[in-house]
Formats: sequence, C-alpha cells, structure tokens
Amino acid sequence: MKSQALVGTWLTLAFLVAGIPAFAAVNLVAGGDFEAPPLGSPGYLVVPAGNYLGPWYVGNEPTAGVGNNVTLEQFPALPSFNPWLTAHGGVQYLDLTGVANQPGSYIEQVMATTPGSYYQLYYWAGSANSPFHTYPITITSLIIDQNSATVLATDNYTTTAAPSFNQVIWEYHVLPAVQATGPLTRIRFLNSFSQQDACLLDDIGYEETGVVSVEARSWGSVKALFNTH
Ligand SMILES: [Ca+2]
Repeated sequence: MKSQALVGTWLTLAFLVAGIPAFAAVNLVAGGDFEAPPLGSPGYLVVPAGNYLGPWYVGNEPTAGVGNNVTLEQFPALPSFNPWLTAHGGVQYLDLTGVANQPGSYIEQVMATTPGSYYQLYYWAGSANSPFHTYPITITSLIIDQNSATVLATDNYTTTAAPSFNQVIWEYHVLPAVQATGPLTRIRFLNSFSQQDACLLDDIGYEETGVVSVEARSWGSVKALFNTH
C-alpha cells in the first residue's frame, strides 16, 4: 500500500511541477450559456434593468440614462430579422446593449470562492455587421470581492474580427488569473460605450485554476510533501 501511496505522491508532484491542475475545473457561473429560458419564437426577450435573468442581475450604472436593458436573443428563430445571427454555443446569447443601446447596462452574479485560490474569467464575444450591429465591440468585465466591494480586476476587451455584411464572428477572451480575497466573488459585464449598437456575449465561465497557484506555492511546501512519505 505504501508503494501505491508513493506513486500517488509522485503523480501529484508531477501535476504540481507541470503546472497542470490536479482537479477537474468546474465552471462556477450559472446560466453563462444564456440558453434559459428557451425563447423559440419571437426570438428575443427584453430584460429591463432592476430585474433578474435567471441567476443574472440586470443593472444600470448611475451615469446611464433610465430605461436601460439587455436582450436575450435567438434570431434564427425569427427568420424575418437577422436569421444569420447565430449563438456561439447552443442557440441563444445575450446582447448587453439591449434595445436601449445606452452605455451603463450590465449583468452580474455572485459565486462562492475560496480565499487565496486563483480563478480565471473567460467568455465569447460576438461582433456582427448589419444595419443594427456595429463592430468592433468593447466589453468591460469586472471581478469584485462581494463583501469588501474591492475591485480585484477590470478588463476592457475589444474584438478584432471583421465580419462581412450579415455575419457574426465569435472571439474567445480570457482574463489573467485573479486571487480570490473572500468567500464570495461577483463578476460583472458592463457596456461602457455609447457607440455600440450591439455587444454580444455567450458561454461565460469562471473557474479555479491550478496553474497560477503552482507558481505561488513555495518550494518548502513541495519538500514537505516529500518528507511525509
Ligand atoms: Ca448560448
């Protein structure tokens, strides 16, 4: 049994040294695929600020005008309007500018995190080209300690794709790892830019990562693992 334990130890160390997480990453974001509620026809749902879209709270920054909103969309279900506009995953996505097209609209949710552990936020951003969509788009994302309200990270991502007329191109973006400082962490996606007619989001994730925490671990902790076997 001891030899099996040693093998297990070496495997663990191999994972640690290689920087590969020795655990399966779990996406902490609920409803990041925007497939609920299923829309079908008519293909879009306007959610005014001050309401919830499933686990997401829809907000409006004070500097923005009243009446802001976001829209859940499935335009292929509405063939008379943008049938080419497909989601990155599944059939639905979120337009952060809604139908108000004013800066200040946002979505956010709070997740349980382990203080000291590292996490990475990632998502897909869709830029489209049509009379109703301008590109590139810029998405502001924030990672916030829920209890202290400390902003742990602010990221502005601008898409680089050049979609043809009546085309959408989805691009992947991942933020640098952020160390959780409390048991609850809030993520927010904000439309900061007044010139945007659309700001499309899909497949959002927030996952603990072992890669950075390996670098943060002291060599002493690795030697201590050796010395116990
Ligand atoms: Ca989706």
